[in-house]
Amino acid sequence: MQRISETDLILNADGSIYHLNLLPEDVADTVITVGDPDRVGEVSKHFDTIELKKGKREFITHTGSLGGKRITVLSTGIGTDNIDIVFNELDALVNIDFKTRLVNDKLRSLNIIRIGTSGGIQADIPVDELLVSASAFGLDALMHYYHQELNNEEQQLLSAFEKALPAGYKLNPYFAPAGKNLLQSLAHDLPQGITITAPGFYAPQGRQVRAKSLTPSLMDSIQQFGHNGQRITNLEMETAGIYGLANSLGHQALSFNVILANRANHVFSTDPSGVMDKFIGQILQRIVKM
Ligand code: R1P
Repeated sequence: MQRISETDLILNADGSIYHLNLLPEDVADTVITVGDPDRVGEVSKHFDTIELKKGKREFITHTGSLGGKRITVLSTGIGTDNIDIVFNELDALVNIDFKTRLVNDKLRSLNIIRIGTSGGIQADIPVDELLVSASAFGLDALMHYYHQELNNEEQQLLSAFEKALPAGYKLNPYFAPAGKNLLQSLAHDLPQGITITAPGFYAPQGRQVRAKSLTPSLMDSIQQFGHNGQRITNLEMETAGIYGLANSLGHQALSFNVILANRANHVFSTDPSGVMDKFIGQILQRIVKM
């Protein structure tokens, strides 16, 4: 087995991993990821006990327990470039021996649950509701760097989406499904759809402010896409990368989207933090009962 070098896997002087600043024992089998570092405390305030609080840059971590279940909540910041760091480091923390720098014989599979905000793109998706990503198309580049197995049906869905993008659009999408076990055990009764993970917030999500967009018809293409009864429901900036890397590394991942905007009707939530707080409580109850 190949020893992983000091520059491929960087450790800090105290033995913690480079960006997350965590030790292997700091990570629970159930990990909640949030984009906003301030949301970490909004999740952990529901815990019965908090055993550790650590952080570095935008990566804030609290580990504690709720209803007898040990849970780690960790902020990723915005975007799939951060997901690359968080997922590789989380996996290293649980599956690599930091002393020998060898991959452990017995691999640990984490349950990783995103609680994030998102914009709905279909007129019938209300704001202030919860939507689960059954799968995601990435318009970012992350999964063009990693191997991920897709079955025939998934390949066909991806090909259909490639054909639906506007003529001259320069980015190749990728596809990644949710962790099937987590989807079944945590969210089978909730509204589901295909999520688009965008590499930006404004023109990459079809917004027009002052900078002139090169892809003004992107939103129309996304809204109108349909394949075998499946449609695209919402836009955000992490889910496809989360699903792709979780699948590559053998972890289960599921993304919960708190819908704050309806892009078709131009409506934005009047109480984003109240709505997020309500759904954090509900999702935690589902996790405890899982
Ligand atoms: C953009 O405002 C951010 O909000 C959404 C997007 O994915 C992006 O990270 O998620 P979070 O609220 O979890 O950060």
